Amino acid sequence: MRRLLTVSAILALCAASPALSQTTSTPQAVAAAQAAFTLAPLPYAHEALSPVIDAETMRIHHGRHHQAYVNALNGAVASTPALQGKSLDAILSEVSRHPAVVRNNAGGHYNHTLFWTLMAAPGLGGAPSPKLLAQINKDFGSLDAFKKAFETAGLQRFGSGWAWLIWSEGKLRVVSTPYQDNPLMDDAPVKGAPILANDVWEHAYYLKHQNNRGAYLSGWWQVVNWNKANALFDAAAR
Ligand code: MN3
Repeated sequence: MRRLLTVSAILALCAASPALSQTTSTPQAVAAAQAAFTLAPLPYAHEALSPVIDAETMRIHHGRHHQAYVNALNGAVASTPALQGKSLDAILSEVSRHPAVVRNNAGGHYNHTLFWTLMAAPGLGGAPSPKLLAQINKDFGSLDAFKKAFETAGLQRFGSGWAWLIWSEGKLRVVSTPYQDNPLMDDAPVKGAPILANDVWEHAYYLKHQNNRGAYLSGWWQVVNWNKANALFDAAAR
């Protein structure tokens, strides 16, 4: 009789005895279990960002939208042997070879996972480090000029997408991507390491700001987690 194993049962078997798992689970089942992506909890309460993003938006955006990207990505991985066992970064680096369902949901999972960590309750996000601020001044003229460029990138993204600050070929650049695309994708027009990212899909701001994307973008600085951006910049610009 063929035994059906749940993912958690497979993982338990692997932990208990790698040798046993090789004989009782197919390689495909083990790879699928290892490749399963999960939704991490928010690093703060739903209402933590409420001066700019209301609690209900955070609940829906994280618990439903992001969860849906995770579920669809896991579904695509499970049905695509070439993707099994690959990290999210590895999938993004070859995403042009895969169907749109992989692009949209791998991008959606990566972008939102990063986005949550780039925000903090007002007053808790710190400030740009001296190193990051010096680079911002060098590449944009001033912090205010950078913020204006970033807001403009978000405002000018027609429809749904993202605004980014990236480290690209030795300088900071502001770019925008459509849908769930990001600057790590192998076919991105401008590639680079993300330092800041803001979601400008209407689902990110509509309940509080309705059609006023500009108010969301200008208010967003109150909840930016510069401590995280500083760490990303340190890692990218060695
Ligand atoms: Mn979103």
